[in-house]
Amino acid sequence: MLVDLRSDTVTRPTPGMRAAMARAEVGDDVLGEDPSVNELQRRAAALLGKEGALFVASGTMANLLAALAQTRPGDSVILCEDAHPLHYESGNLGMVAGVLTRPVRGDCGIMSLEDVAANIVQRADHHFSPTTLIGVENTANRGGGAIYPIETVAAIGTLARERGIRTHCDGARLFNAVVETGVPAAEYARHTDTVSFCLSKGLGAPVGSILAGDAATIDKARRYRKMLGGGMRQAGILAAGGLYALEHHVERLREDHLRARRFRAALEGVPGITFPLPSPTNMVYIELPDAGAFAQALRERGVLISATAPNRLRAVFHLDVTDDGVTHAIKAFKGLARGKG
Ligand code: TLP
Repeated sequence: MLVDLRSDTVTRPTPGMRAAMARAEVGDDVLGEDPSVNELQRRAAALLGKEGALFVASGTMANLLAALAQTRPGDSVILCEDAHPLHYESGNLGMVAGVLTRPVRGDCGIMSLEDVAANIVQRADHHFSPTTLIGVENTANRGGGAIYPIETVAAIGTLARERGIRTHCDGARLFNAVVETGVPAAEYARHTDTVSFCLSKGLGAPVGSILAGDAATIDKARRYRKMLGGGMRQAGILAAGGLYALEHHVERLREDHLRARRFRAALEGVPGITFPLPSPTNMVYIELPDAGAFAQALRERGVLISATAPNRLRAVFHLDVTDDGVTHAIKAFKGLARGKG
């Protein structure tokens, strides 16, 4: 048995999704003529309560387009110190958008209103790079899958609006927050100008993310998408996977959260293993002495896992992890931790 806990990005399309993709009506999306892409964009905009939405290649592209469409080179973007673009997007905000990122301390990847406010720069003095965008990440990947309290998102959104600053929510795993809290996606999205989510993580589609916002911002993002080479042609085959995911794979995200909890509870108290962060959604971070060697030993026992730091592993639960898979992973962990292999 092979259990892949490295990420929820590893999910493969189910037979039902593949069938929907095979049936997809397609056209040239650069000409705006792909009916499946158009339908996905309409559905996503409606779900998020936004005027428009754009189907893009990845979560990385969605975040980058949000920055390109809402800042100018030389501006500052406020992000949590743990934010995905600061760690895992290859420096694109500096290289491509030409913006300065201002990392703000967070609690499990969640910034407080006070810390955001204290880091805003709006001065007439030309020594300074003005803050024109604030980004939040919901759920927060390096925060253990932490959920932004809706009150904090609302407060940051209100502050930004008062100060004339745009806001973006990297909602790569927004629907994990939605199913866990019962707060509708549109309610989270209402407080930020743009919001993205990934179809290719726990939702199980093979490719793609959505960026949503007001019509003018989405139009700008569409131009930047083209500029970056992200204008796809018969992308409806991919969009059909996304539509299928929104129809069939949102509610089931709860199962991933339950499996994450079961996994963690079973390892609670095992000598040498601790949990540095809470696990409210589909991730469990584990602290132990030599994460790289432990991950290698797990691999030999059919469990794939990411080492995110020398002493830290991350296990992510998703569509392709069954109850038996969780049992297998628990056994492998316990056996190794107790030195029985
Ligand atoms: N995260 C991936 C890796 O890049 C680390 C993962 O395995 O978790 N925002 C957030 C919060 C993300 O977690 C990710 C992907 C992205 C954006 C980027 O999405 P993609 O991989 O589609 O570019």
